[in-house]
Amino acid sequence: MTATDAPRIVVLAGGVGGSKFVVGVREAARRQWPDAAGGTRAEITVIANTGDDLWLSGLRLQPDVDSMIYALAGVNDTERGWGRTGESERVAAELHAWGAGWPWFTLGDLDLGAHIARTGWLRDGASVTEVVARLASRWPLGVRLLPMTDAEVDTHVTTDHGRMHFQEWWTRHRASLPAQSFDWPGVEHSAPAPGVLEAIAAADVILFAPSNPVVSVGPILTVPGIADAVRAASGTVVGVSPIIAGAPVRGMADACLAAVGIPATADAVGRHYGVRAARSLFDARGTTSEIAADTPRHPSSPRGVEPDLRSCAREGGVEPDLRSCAREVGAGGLLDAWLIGEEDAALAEVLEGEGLCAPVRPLWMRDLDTSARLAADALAVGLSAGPGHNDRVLHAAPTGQRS
Ligand code: FO1
Repeated sequence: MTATDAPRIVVLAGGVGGSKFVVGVREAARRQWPDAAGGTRAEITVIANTGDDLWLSGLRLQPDVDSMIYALAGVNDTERGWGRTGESERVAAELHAWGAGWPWFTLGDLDLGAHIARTGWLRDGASVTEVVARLASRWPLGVRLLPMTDAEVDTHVTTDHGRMHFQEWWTRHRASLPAQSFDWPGVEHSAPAPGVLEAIAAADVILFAPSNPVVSVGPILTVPGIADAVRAASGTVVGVSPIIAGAPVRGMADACLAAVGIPATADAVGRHYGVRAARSLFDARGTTSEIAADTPRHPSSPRGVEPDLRSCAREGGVEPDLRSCAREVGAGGLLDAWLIGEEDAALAEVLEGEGLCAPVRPLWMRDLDTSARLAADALAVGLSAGPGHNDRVLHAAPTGQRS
């Protein structure tokens, strides 16, 4: 917890679903841990996917970073799902007339301002982290936004029709060409951006946004060191399913999941992330100790001692007690809890039988309020578990305030 007794929150996110969720997290934090200036005392760090990035017409584009900034600034086009509101396309028409760029990929005039600024700063020698910070400083976003890495690791897709940049597959072909695999050239030589590992290590709760698990959260976890940092984190890791009743909340995640052999179901995606089998806890002396999965734990254990994780109790509408969730399978996994939709309630028992605590919650993010409630639910689950969380936080969860 921070000095102001509000949590440190890390969100791994990408895409439109990710940006909606991050706006919800900020709102939930404002409601639960308000500061005097209308913001929050909670520290929110967003680690954004940069796998969607691309070079086009000499410009560096970062679609997920920009979606995040625009959504948090309230200047995003909510109808279209990407780009700026009030956008015009005069430059795009000129590029089209010149035969430059991709005719199926529109660069709006306002959006181009960000791409030109970014490219100029990169050309001047700034790192991606510095560029993202400069772009994010235009508006008071209320979160710290970090790219997953400073390296260029753009997502590529291999299909029956050849290998192409993710944006060509996604935007031109609407993910209709069956994908065989995804890859991130050079990712094995990349490193987490400055601040990423530190934020994960210091977090009280780490949230996986309901983003595409393959091409949004997937690339973040592919950067060497990030998945290991999540596995070793002392904070609780809570994922939110991007799949409700066998269909993606939005986007074409099912096409991506099919390519990597994962069914488009909430339980399959939960299994894909897997259960954290062991966890490093910072004990009272600040040292790190690795706790074996089968170490008995008790809810009243002091900081540094694992609580009992053997059964995941759910009592009609009552917050499941993560401190009593089983974690018996899934060695090497990442999650302590996996929020699934009410439509998938039948899957909870199956997942819990496999050791993954699966609280059932309303997952639809229809507006700010529903996004904030989903985020509050994820935070409440995360903060109800794990060491070092005091009673004030445990009992201040805003869940149950449903309309
Ligand atoms: N998505 C589209 O469907 N059509 C476009 O022409 C398009 C242009 C575009 C330009 C800049 C940008 O940052 C994003 C843009 N997107 C467009 C969205 C983007 O392709 C994807 O939806 C995301 O990368 C997936 O999260």
